[in-house]
Amino acid sequence: MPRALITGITGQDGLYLSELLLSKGYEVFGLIRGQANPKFDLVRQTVPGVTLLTGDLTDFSSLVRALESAKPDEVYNLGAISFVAYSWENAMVTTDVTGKGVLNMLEAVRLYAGGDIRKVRFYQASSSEMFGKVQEVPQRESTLLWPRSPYGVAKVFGHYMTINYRESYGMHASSGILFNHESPRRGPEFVTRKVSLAVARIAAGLQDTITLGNLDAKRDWGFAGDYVEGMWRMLQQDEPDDYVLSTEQTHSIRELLDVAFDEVGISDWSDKVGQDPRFMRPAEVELLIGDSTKAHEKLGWTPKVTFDELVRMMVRSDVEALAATTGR
Ligand code: F7E
Repeated sequence: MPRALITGITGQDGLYLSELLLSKGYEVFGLIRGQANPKFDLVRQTVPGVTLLTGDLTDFSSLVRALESAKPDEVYNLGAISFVAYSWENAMVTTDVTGKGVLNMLEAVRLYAGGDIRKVRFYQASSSEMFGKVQEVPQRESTLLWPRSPYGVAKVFGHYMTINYRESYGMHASSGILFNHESPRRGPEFVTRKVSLAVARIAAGLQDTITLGNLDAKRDWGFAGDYVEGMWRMLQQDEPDDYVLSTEQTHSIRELLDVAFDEVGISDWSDKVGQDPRFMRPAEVELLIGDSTKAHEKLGWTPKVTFDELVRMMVRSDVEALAATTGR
């Protein structure tokens, strides 16, 4: 039975990846942070088959301990401070966790593997946010990185450190450059879930409006459940490499609003959406669209859920959850 250790187990990707690996017969271990983590119960209920180990990406010895008890064949490093807007206000802790945390994990894996460096395969969750001020459209593995946020800078560090461990030590370390991926399990601070939650509440008559930031920003949004399949496929290759995972389509926040409101029968949302500079960013990534040709050709990976299906799935899920709790 193969064994996997996942950091960032409490996030949407950690949960979907756990379900995927459990369905493939893996023994799955998840690293979870801190005392009385409020997400303990969520993980236990959603993926009861996962064994939780406490540890922190900034605490090197806790990573070594986790590796020694999980004895993994595969390590998926999904843990990060992942909210881009937060990273300007908290640049140092973002750097420590999202950037230096990758080095801690790589070094812990290297020491754990000892003389047999290929004993453990490593996946690093890199991000399209690394492209930032895009130097090429669409963006692919070879596109010059130009991050526009402390989060993006930290991810670039982790990405190059992963490549460095591959090249310096021969580690089976792969980096997945994932474009935005969403689901009903997405945190409410991210724009897709913020919109799906608000639309459900507006449809139920529980609130009148939603306040957002830049409505012209564009993203290449896919479904998180499809993307974790790509992560797994990367680690099944004989040789490690870097891959872009994306839908190859981009949509604006306005289009997101069109589909989300349409799902509850509202065609004109102009009086329901406000804007506030509080939700604008000091530097914006205007046009993200990925080229996943390499992932299609080498991994046989293609995303299945379209943008329209994704947004409707998220709104429906929030409408149903609201109906279950409020009866509306
Ligand atoms: O913003 C605009 C905002 O916070 C998307 C993370 O998973 O994907 C995610 O990062 C866009 C931005 O995600 C609001 O300005 C407008 O242009 O949902 P988001 P993100 O920053 O793209 C990448 C790939 C990651 O790696 C990250 O970890 O939406 N926007 N109005 C807004 N965004 C938010 N959050 N809230 C608003 O009110």
